[in-house]
Formats: sequence, structure tokens, C-alpha cells
Amino acid sequence: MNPTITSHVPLATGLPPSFLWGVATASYQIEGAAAEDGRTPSIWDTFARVPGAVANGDNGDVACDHYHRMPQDVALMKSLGVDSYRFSVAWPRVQPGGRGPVNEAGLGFYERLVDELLSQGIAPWATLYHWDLPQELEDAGGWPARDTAYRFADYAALVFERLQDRVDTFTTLNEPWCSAYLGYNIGVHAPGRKDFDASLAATHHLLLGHGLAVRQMRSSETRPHTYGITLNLGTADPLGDTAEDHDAARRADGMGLRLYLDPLRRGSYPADVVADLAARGSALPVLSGDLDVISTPFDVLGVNFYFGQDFAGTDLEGNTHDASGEPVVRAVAPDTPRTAMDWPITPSRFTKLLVRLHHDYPGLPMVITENGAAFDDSPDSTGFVADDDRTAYLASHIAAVAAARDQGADVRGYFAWSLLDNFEWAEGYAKRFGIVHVDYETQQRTPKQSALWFRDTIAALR
Ligand code: IFM
Repeated sequence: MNPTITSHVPLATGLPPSFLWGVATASYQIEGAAAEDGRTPSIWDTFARVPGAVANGDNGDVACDHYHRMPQDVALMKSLGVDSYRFSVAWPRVQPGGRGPVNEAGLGFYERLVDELLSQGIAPWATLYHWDLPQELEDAGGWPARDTAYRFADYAALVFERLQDRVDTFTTLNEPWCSAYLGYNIGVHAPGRKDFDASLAATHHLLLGHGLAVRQMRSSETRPHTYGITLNLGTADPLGDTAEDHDAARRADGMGLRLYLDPLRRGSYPADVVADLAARGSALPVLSGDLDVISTPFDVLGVNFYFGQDFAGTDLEGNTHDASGEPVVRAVAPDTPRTAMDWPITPSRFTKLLVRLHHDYPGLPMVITENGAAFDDSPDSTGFVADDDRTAYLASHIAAVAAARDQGADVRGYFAWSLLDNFEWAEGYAKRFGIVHVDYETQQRTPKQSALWFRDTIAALR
């Protein structure tokens, strides 16, 4: 790594030496080796082969080839000086088909990864589900089927049994809103279904699976662990001061944030959301005892933040209801610069979110398990990317975390998304979130300026 290139973006300040610094990735986005060592297809292997589902027809067959380059990638993390690495375990690698015994070869990869991290002084942080559901379980109904929650808890227990001696922190799910809403309602993520009621059932069964998994893991632990769930959270502000805009913001906040955090932390679904759902003839498939399971205590809330939005209760023609009679909830990007994802850059809303979480769901430490940005990087002839835009994004968002802490929010760590450029789901490889550039032809990794800035910030704050 070139130690002489420094950014003009000032290093972050205002965070204590105990603050946890890390980088994050996810299995399908980086591993490749899709058919090796007994791994079976996940819903993303299938979905990526649907014509038009993923930009450029990309898929995760090779990705960053991390499965074969893991030691070098851990060395890269070491060179950045991070405390922790958040990775996800591929369910179809460890338990092919989603049922039955452990596949030793598949689990062996994660054992080697954990051992390599520990040998470099990097704390492993394992996420058990980052969207790669075994295809066989989707064929049996997927997350809308209640049985999938029990299959997930069994799988979690298998992984936990083998890694609990060396891994301190286990996150059950990454961003269940994406799995449920994008995967089963909008259909832009795997498995690509478009069925609102199925997405509601998926939401409930994901949360149920989380609670069951935490119970299973805690009941078999041989030493204390930290258990968590990671949610993608934003802010939902009314675009204007009209009753319709306020109601649209309430609905967006209800479906995006409170639908998850209320059952997890308060043991009930939000009454206004339940009423909205009933008004359209829908309901969450809650059975007796489910909310007790879902509200099983856990130790850390993982917050993934990318942007905040405004909401309008009218469409562009001024209608308050759509063709099917549903109230309009129109997301509007704040008038700020955007990333290559066309996402607005809204660091002050990050502070607002974290302070709000601290007040509305108190007593739960938070860690930023993802934050970062895609930009259209231009590597020079050596592959170096002078990504001022990404560096500034990281700096402003880390400053937003420090500001939230100053206002009392108990935020204990920050993981940059992502260590590497990788498979950005429906966007394929076109959108680059890495602080390390990946040349997909040669698999060469080159730390970008943002990686050097991140490294220097971590070092300065220690
Ligand atoms: O790449 C994704 C990640 O898998 C989940 N959170 C958002 C990131 C950027 O879209």
C-alpha cells in the first residue's frame, strides 16, 4: 500500500480509542466459488440467471474470488489496521439445500477465515444471513413459509456450535426489509416475487427466525457472546407540511423502521401499521407466542445507513391515492448531491436517525454495521483511485456518528461498506462500493485513497 498518498479530506475526530473500527462484506458479493466444495445454489444464483434481473447479466460465480484469496484479503484488512471484520456465512455452503448436517468442506472455509483473522489480531463478526437463501428452501415456499424460520434457527445452531469458541459476535439477519420487501414485493431482488402479502409473511418469518436463532445460540453457548440483528434504516421526513405528506412519512417510517424495531424491542407490531394493513385486507401471520420469541433480548443493534428521504402523500399529478386505491407514499430525494446509486448524501439525517433510535428504543448499544457509497471510480494506470468523493462521504458520516454520540446515542463502532468492490446485487459489478479497488479481470486489489484515509483515521484515533 502506498503510504505517501494522502487525501485532502481531514481525518475524522471525536471518537474514543475504544471505538470499534471495521470493514464489512457479504458472502455472495465476494466469495465466488459458487459450485465448489458442495455449495448448492442460493436464490441469488437462480435470480441472477433470469434475463434482465441483474445489470449486464452479471452473477456471483466468481465475484472477487475471495474463497481462494482469503488470506491475502485478511492481510489487506490488517494493513488498514481495522479491529474487526464483518463477513457473512453462506447458508448453501454450510448446509447445502438448507437442511441436514453440516457440509464440512463449506464450514471449513469459515473456520479457516476465522483462524486467519484471529492470527492477525482482527475480531471476526459473523452475520448468519445476508440474502443467500438455499434455493431448495425457496422452492419449499421461501421466507413467506413459516417453516423457513425454523430451518434458519437450525442452521444458525450448526454454525454457532462450530464457531462459538472463536467468534464473539453473531448477527442473525442482514437487512430483513430488503429480503422481504425487495425480494417478495417489488421483485428487484431474489427471489423476484411480486406479492405484497407474501412479503408481509416473509417479514414476520424473518423476525421469527431471528428470535428462534438467538434463543438456540444462547441456550447452547459455552461462554457469553454478543447477539444482534442488522437493519437498514433511514429517516422519513414529510416533504411539505401538508397532512398528506405527514401521513406518507408516517407510513414509510412504519413499514421501514417501526415494523421491525417495535416487535424486536417492544414485543408488538405498531398499531397504526397493523391498521393500515387491515384497511387493505392484509395482516401479518402472527401465531400465539411469536412476539415473545421475536422480542427475545439481544445485545447490539446493527445499523446500516446510506441515506434519508422525504415523503410526499401525492403523486406528481397531485393524486392522493393510486390506481388500486392505496394512499400515495412517494419517496423524494432531498436536494443534495447524489452517489452513483443516485442516493442522496444526507449525513445530518444519520445523526438524526441515531439520536432518534437512542430515544425511541433505549438501552440497546448500536454499531454501524454498514455505511459507504458507490461512485464511478477512475483508476489511474496502476489501478489507484483518488476517490475524494467516497473519502468525503465516509468523513461526513463518521462525523455524523460522533455528533450522535455527543447527543447521547450509544454507538460503539463503525464498519465501512465495503472492503472490496463487489457484486452489488441487481446492479451487478457496475456500482463500486469498495474502499479497495478490484480489477475483475486480474483480481488485483488496490486500496483507494478512501482506504488510506480510513487507515490513517483509525490510527490517529487510537
Ligand atoms: O451491497 C449492499 C449490502 O449487501 C447490503 N446493504 C447495502 C449495500 C449497498 O447497497
